[in-house]
Amino acid sequence: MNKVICGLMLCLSLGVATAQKDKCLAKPCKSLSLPAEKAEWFREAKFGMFLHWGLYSMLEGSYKGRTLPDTTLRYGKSWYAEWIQPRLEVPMDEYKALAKSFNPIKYNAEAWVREAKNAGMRYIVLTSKHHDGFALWDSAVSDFDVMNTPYKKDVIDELVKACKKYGMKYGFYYSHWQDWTFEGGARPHWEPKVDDKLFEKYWQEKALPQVKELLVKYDPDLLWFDTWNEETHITEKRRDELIALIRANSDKCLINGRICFTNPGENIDFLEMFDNDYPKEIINKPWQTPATMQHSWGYHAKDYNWKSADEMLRYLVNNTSKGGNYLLNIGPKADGSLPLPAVRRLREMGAWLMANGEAVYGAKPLDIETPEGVYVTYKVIDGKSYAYIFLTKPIEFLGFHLNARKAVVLETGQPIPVETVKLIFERGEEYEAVFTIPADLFRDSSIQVLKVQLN
Ligand code: JFZ
Repeated sequence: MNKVICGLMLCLSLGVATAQKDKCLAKPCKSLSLPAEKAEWFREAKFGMFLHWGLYSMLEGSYKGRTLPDTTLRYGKSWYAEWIQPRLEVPMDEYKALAKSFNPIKYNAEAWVREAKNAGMRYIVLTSKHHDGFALWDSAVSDFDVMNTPYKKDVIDELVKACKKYGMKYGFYYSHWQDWTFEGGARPHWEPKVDDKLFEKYWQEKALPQVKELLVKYDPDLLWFDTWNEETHITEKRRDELIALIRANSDKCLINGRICFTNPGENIDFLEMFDNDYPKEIINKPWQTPATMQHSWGYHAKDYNWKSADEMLRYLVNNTSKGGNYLLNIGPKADGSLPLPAVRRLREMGAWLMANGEAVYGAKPLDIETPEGVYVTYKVIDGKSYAYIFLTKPIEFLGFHLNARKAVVLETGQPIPVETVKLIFERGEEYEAVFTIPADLFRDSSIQVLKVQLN
């Protein structure tokens, strides 16, 4: 049976709306959604590396004596160095001319991937094109790309090869809505909205063809789109057009919820929280928090607001205990090297995960009340159930509604006294486990993990 007939039959049997059927007649019909199993790797991965890298990295958060945030300028009040062009009012021609000297001679994709791997990260997401419209790959669609720089090599191609070599999943951030250098692309919110017809032209001539290019050339595991809570050109129709394009060109590429933040619909594969936003409740659909190590995403030499490795590990375990991932950003320097403070933190986090990763990777949330600063995950290993309890600050006694048989410190195997009592209520039986935690455990300041056998 040929593909067209096959597609048609699928459509008819699903009884989809007429409009959808017409589309299916033209092309083999593919569902707009991926089977949920395709996102299983993502659900289990927990920790990923985000990379914001582009022409803005060359300015390092400052321009002509001004540094972000600069409150004397009307829209200068932001740390986000990748927004430097509109916020510090860099003339567009001057900004675009940065491409003439973009030459990241220290870029070593394998070194990046090794650093991610050592940090315990299981996927990498690089900005293939941010709001400035500059493409980090060899794009046939636009000349505003890395091939028109002194570097003249396809940065994305190098990263993809390195990811494949090290078995690292990879995906790309693509700014499908904002594009400040292509006529019709969405502009910063303080500027007049562009005419929707012009946006359509941008959409058809740049956004869709570039996304297709990324899919066909690099076969990504996920695509990361970016919109937020304001009026946009990303209507349901355009959202679905983009999803359909992705499904037609890949049977594995996951799509994030920011493809249309206020109305992601049912066909996306995972939800994307706000920047640095850590939910307090379990969420069942796969999700992640994109997060910064400092305030800025793009490299900012004067953003000294570094979070500690410990703080970031707390965000990671918070998210793990709520069923979500942590996508932690690095802003590489323009020369391609990674900032030392970022590398040091990555290595610290990686060291902690090396010893405690069992409690994180592939672990599930456990819907149980916990004291403040305590997080829990759950796992079945060889038919036995375990709860992992993360203690992010010193605590002496710990009570849980759990039938705990035995508890040890995950890293060292040190036994932890636990007493479980059975309580009989009208509503049924409940167990209450009380752990007595030796004060000495907290001589070590990192998060302590208890492994608790439940049956
Ligand atoms: C967007 C980008 O603008 C930013 O540069 C970075 O790439 C980040 C990951 O995503 O940031 C946002 C996110 C949310 C809002 C504005 C910008 N918002 O809610 O107003």
